[in-house]
Amino acid sequence: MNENKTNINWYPGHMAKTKRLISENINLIDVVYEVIDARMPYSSKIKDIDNYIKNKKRILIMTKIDLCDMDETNKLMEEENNKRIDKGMSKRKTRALVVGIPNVGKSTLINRLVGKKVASVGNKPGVTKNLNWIRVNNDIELMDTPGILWPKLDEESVALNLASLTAIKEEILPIDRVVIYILNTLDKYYNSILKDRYGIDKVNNEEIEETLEAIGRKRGCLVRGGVVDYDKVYTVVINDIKTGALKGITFDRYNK
Ligand SMILES: Nc1nc2c(ncn2[C@@H]2O[C@H](COP(=O)(O)OP(=O)(O)OP(=O)(O)O)[C@@H](O)[C@H]2O)c(=O)[nH]1
Ligand SMILES: [Mg+2]
Repeated sequence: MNENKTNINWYPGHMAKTKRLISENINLIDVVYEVIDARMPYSSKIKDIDNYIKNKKRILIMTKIDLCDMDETNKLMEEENNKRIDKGMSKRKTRALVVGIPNVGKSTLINRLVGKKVASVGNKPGVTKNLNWIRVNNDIELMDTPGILWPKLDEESVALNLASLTAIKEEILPIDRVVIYILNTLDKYYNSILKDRYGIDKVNNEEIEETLEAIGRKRGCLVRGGVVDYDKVYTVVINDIKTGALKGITFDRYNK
């Protein structure tokens, strides 16, 4: 595997099925809400979406703004604003399709729009399993969908961002690799988080054990005899992201 390419061929059957069902239903749809994660606006954008939503009107919605680095988002907004499509409500009921990668917050958005819990939500990828129509009011109906990805996660940084920010299942990439990537990203852009949360000044990639040991001691990831348990260190870092304890972070850069 070279530096920037991966060969992760992760494409469960239900994603292919979701795409097929979306394609079959697309003629019913007036507008598509495409949901992306503000911490990875590039990585979380479905790469092959044009293939199955065709030329439908699209509204791009960013979730997890509360967890992202607003300085980075502001750099993006100017460009995205220009691309944004006005909704142009028609007289008859508008049917909107809500699409996005797993765990980006599609169902949460729908619950917010409806004003009560009508769709299941959970902090792991793959919570919504079927396509569901949901009535918001007399003017609008939404279709919630299971998260989808594109067949080949061939950009390494995209795959690692998706794994780091809970959009693909933990077991897809080796957890040690994901955690070391998270630590290096924090080192690069959010060094103060490394210090505050993990008690280290920098990541030592030559001797990564030294870094993991330091984090383990700081965060109490010890087994008998005061030995640091690396698996516990990995879980601690992953959970810090999952629970939102690590916030103010954006992993995609504006000028990639
Ligand atoms: N902090 C924060 N959390 C959010 C936001 N939107 C959604 N979440 C959380 O993200 C997790 C996933 O939300 P869901 O709405 O289930 O995501 P989904 O896109 O429907 O996921 P799948 O159905 O698995 O594809 C939940 O824990 C939500 O509470 C947001 O704007 N900020
Ligand atoms: Mg859902």
